[in-house]
Amino acid sequence: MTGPSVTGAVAGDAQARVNALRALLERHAHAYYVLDSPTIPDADYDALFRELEALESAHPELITATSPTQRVGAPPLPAFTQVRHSVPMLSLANGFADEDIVAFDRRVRDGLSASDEVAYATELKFDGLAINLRYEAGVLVEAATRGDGATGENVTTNIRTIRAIPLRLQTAQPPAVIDIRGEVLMYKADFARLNARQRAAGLKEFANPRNAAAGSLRQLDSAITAQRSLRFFAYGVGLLEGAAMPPSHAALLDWYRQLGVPVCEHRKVVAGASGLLAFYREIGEKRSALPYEIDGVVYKVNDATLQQQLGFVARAPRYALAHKFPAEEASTVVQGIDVQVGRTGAITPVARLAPVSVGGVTVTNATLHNEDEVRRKDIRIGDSVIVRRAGDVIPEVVSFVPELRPLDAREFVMPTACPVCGSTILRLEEEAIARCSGGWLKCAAQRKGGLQHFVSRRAMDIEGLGEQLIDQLVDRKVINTPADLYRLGLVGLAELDRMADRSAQNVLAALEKSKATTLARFIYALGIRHVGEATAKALAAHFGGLDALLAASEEQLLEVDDVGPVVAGAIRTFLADPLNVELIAQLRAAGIHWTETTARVNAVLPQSGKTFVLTGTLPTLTREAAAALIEAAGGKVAGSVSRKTNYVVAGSDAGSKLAKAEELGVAILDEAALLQLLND
Ligand code: D41
Repeated sequence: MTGPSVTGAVAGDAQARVNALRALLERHAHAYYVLDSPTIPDADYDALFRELEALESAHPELITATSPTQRVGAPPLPAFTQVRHSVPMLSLANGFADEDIVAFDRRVRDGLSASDEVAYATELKFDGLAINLRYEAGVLVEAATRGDGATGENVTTNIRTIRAIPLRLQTAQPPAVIDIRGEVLMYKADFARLNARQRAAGLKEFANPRNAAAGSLRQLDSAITAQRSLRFFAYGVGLLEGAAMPPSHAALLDWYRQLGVPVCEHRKVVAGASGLLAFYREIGEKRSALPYEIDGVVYKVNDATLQQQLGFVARAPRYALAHKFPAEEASTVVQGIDVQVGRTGAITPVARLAPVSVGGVTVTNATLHNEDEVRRKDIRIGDSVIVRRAGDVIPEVVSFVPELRPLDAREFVMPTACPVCGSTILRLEEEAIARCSGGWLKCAAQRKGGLQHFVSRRAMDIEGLGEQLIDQLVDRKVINTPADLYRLGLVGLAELDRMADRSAQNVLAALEKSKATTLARFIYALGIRHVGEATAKALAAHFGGLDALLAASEEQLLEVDDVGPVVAGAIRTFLADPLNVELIAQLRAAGIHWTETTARVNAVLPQSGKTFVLTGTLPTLTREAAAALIEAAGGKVAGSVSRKTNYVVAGSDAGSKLAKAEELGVAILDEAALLQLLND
């Protein structure tokens, strides 16, 4: 046997590294998309990916269709071709009320002549697009939309760009042919990012993640689809050759997961109608916290043999039912657009709507956020609109229906005077928000808003002082400021409408109790602009006591974690107003107290106040080690480069952060220079 030639050895090394990189990239993608537990930072993934790309471009003969680099790059299509599904993609029957579910379970038991409770596999009903993935010998060969169930469109090149979908099944013994069916969708966060990008580019925004997913999949140029972060979850099977059909739905999904295909994590096998309804309620509570949108849950008889026995009605299997949640969107008519005045004087346009039920609640008002939003969405009085109410979020107007715009639809005009106090409404040039210039002295709406904030649960937590009570107290001029609350007596309170003696006593007790608080709550309760709960906590921890905060200069405020010029400026503006200083004095005099701590004296370390950004791979230090050294010297490590960055520490393969640093003229260090700086 002759030894390998020199070039053969090099190619062999490249082949080994290419194999290793592909295996690594597939493993990390699997951990991310299937197991939902990322194993490495995105930047590290990208570095491995680039290494593979470089090797493949040096050795084009090593490129294979299933390499992770080969997801994008197919030339744009002239049009989608039709695909006939080998096994039709059926539809799902729907149920809404509990009775529909009880009736479904009864039909199933009658159909099976079952006297015992039936075992059902339950899962989420993803709000995306149904897709069929054809794998032959474990390799993805074709992907098609559901279409009418019999024929769909060939979207293979687009589907190949979706990293959640494996190009190869993870098994040494793949079935000869398998049709994996599931839903392509877009996560809510990716949808928000996409719309932000569309807006910045002056392009049309998508109404919801489902439309965004559909629009992304319908691109003839797959390079666009590749930028859209689509996801996939499998829930069904079509043709299967060369492997046994799993005995149950739960077993099918377990098998998919083993093959590296993402499946729904919220699934369980339950017994009978009561088990189905319990699952529905459980998911209903989790719904708004899920990273993607669902429009219900799906129930399937778990046992595959029983599924077969039940058969079909009108293209829908009798063994399955979608239990829909009340829609989060509904259409109605804008009868008017008013403005609301918030506690900081912010003027919010609010659409007055013909009452409509959204997600089970009657909605008559929906926010339009601000003037620019009204113009951008082009919402006019008289328009038919889509209203959305997701979870506990305030209902909002999503879009208008152009076909239904009446000829006399009127545009919104921002008033020039505050509807509550008549003061001028001002809109600063660089701000999106128009504000009432009255302040809380003149504007009752701002007084009410400020008081509501002051008593709220996360601020002073004064129970029993609801919105209506505060409205009455302000309208009758019983109180003006938060300090007045602590001067309230039983007589004054009991005179109010719908206020029994007993409730008045409860309010007084709650006021008394609220006097023992924390500095962070007190700072937050003051309602200083841009000072939310987290900032209030940071301020309290940093200064330890109120007097130190009151005396702090803008520079000293800037030393607090996460306090930038805007926040520091807002605090100084607030404290420069003698009325606010007086309010604080009165509140303390009323007996509000907290335990002060000693200020966190930042021993001045050599790099205190300096911000570092790490990018690329350093020759000897890991990222964590470099960060630890910087922090030990008092420095901070940030994720992105801005004008505030003092140093960018760049290693090999540094990308956009290095470019940004060069653009902004930020000092750039290599590892040696960093160590030198930290040692000085
Ligand atoms: O999450 C879904 N949207 C979903 C859709 C699901 N979890 N299961 C489904 N199961 C089926 C059967 C029972 C027919 C295999 C479905 C769909 N069908 C479906 N999606 C669109 C049409 C039908």
